[in-house]
Amino acid sequence: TKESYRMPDGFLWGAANAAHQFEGAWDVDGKGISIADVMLAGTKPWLNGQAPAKYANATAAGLATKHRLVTDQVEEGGNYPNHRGIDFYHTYPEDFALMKEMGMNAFRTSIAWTRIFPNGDEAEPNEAGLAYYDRFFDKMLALGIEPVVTLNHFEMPYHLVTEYGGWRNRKLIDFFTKYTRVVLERYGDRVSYWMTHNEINNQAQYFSDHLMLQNSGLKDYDESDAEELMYLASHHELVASALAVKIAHEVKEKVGNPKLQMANMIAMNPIYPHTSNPADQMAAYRAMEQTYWWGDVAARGEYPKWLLNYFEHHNFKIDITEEDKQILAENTVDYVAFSYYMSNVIGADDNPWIDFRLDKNHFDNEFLEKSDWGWQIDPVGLRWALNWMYDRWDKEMMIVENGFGAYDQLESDNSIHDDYRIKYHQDHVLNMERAVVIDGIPVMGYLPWSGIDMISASTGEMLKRYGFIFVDLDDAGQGSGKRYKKDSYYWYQKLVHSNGTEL
Ligand code: P53
Repeated sequence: TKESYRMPDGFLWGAANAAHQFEGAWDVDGKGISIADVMLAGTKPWLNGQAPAKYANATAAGLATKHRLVTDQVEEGGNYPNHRGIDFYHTYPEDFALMKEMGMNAFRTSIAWTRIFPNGDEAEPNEAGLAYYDRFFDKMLALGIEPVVTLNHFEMPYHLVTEYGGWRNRKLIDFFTKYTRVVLERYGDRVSYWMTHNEINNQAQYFSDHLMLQNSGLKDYDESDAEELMYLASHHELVASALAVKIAHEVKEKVGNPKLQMANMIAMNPIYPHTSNPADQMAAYRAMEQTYWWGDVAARGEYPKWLLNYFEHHNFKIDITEEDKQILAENTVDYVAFSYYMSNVIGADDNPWIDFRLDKNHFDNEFLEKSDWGWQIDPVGLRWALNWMYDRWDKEMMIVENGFGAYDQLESDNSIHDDYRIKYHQDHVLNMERAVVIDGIPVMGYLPWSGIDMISASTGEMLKRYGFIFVDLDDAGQGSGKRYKKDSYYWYQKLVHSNGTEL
């Protein structure tokens, strides 16, 4: 008999995705251009393999980092995979039916901000976009699938980048809270589980221009300003996030939905010390704080002292007003949502202020294997992380991403034998179950990435697949677009039906 545990009644078993990665229909029904709409496919930037001269240098850099290139506008002939996604915008009724058949009782997606406010700064929302998500959520609810919704998932209006400089600008708080109020008032009677900014803490790696744009709409800055800008933008995002909590609590009363709750959302990748050397222990401890302080502010309502010292030491001007402090203190999140994919290892250097960077003090973990994209697979780290976060923030938690990006082979009989993906989820679910049953950690649900294949966020590839459902499309958008059930689909179906015991 294999070890496994039954999850509490009402546990959410679902899957997760994000609007820009699977909806496609990038210019349909009045949608505006988002930051994802100016991102090319990572390793093969243009359909003919050649970039126009003005992007030539960027191409070389992009190929080296495997990160996606960004164009100044939507360029003719560019391979912009998010323009296509998997056409979920049109196929959602059939795709949700497949997910229902898998047994899922929850599904996480984001609302594309640009469907509601195409440029971000309009006075009135786009009714066609609002009406679309009415139909979308009603379909889910009719099938008994609980919507879990991200307000801002790497897809802010591009106009807010070019016109306002992204989140470095305090005005973004008003644009975001206006959008938040509109969608909460519209859907708050039916949609209960919300979260604000996806993986707000990825920008801790501020040397990555990709992550800076993806999180904060930061583009065209001096490299020497990157770190300060990242903290400034983060502060504005955190104030906006706290105001979203406030709005959620107001709407909850107004629409009479007692279940309505707002979370923050962080990318949780534990950071381990390289050795038992105390200097490594200290470096890893602070590296965890440097990577997860966004959660401290959202869940505890104040900045940690070490970080305020750090701002002062570096002479960073972060513009934290008395009013901001009050907003943060009064509006902490209802629950914590997080993604979990991998863990990292760091060693100390001789800087007592400790500036953890994955490109500098990073080591391979000799005990772990890696995915084809170099992500270190660490199921025990999920149990470790659940314990660490609960200790620190004392909130209920929802796992809103966990998954394995891999190349899949479609066989001639349309089967896909993704035993590597089954193993990844088995090992992670077991460690989640141990955290719930043995450690007593309150976990609301498991929403893996993903129910269905989509465009990868970091590389723009279709072939870095995550779904339990296969979508027959390649990196250039070629293929039938047909859906096929992978072996993992049937595995997850059994798991859900047994509430976690048939691992
Ligand atoms: P992709 C970096 C590190 C861990 C997760 O990632 C990350 C990122 C940023 O790309 O993103 C999350 O597609 C994100 C999803 C994304 C998923 O993980 O790069 O919330 O949008 O698709 C997987 O392989």
